[in-house]
Amino acid sequence: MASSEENEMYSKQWEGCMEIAVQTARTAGQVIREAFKHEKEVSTKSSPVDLVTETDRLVEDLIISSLREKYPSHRFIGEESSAAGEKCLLTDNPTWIIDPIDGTCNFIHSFPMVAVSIGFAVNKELEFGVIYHCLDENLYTARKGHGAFCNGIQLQVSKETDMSKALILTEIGAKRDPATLKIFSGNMERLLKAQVHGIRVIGSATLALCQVASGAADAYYQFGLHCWDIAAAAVIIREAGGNVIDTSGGPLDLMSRRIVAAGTVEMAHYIAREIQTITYERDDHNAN
Ligand code: LIP
Repeated sequence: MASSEENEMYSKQWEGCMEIAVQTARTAGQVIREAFKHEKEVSTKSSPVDLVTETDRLVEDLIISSLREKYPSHRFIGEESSAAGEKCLLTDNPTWIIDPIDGTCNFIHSFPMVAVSIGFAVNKELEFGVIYHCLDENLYTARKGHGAFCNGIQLQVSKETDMSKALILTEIGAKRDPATLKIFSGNMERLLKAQVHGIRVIGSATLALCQVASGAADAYYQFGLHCWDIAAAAVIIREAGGNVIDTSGGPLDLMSRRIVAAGTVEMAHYIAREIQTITYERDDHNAN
């Protein structure tokens, strides 16, 4: 078993990578802020509500090309490269997991919940995460074993275990067929019947997960998000003292397209027991 010194030595080598991720996220955020004010060219991907703009593609190219220049041997998983057919494969190699614009629908409508998300994994283990809220210029960061921060202020999740005092976030996802909407509204109804204080849908999985990390919300659950929505946020929530699990109650599976995150393990497992599953094809379904 590696000693804490060896662990520190091991994770320290990624410190430089995280600093580069922060600079890259800030640069990408500037491009997004500029484009935010202008007309957007919109097209659709897997469904009429799965939207993309030229800025999503431009920002992803900017992020990956600048990181690849510095780390040519590393691997990259990006939302738009995957949509363009690149395999979504997580190996033991150092891998950057990138969402250039999380909250694309918000971006299109100039609704200010828009973020850049950069996660980093080695040996399939998440090592650090950077999420940059482009409009508020809030920078969320965390490195495994070193705590989570927003603009340098340490984050702490809520300690709430009582559902009747909870504020919950969720997202609808891209599937809108009647059976899916029935399950989605049934899940909300069961939590509302538990007298939660409220349920919020803000249109950005990464910024919703950052609300859990900061303790502003007690929990988040979703079916249909992607590994690039989860990677950075999962490290930030864990380092803020929180829990990220699979909707079955088991360990988080980055490629499964589903998550429950909460300040307390009690609340995470309560929600996992209450919600009915909406099935989505895994992100790595075409990896082999
Ligand atoms: C979005 C997520 C949201 C999910 C959407 C989409 P995007 O990410 O933030 O939680 O419901 O389907 O995945 O496409 O804006 O990067």
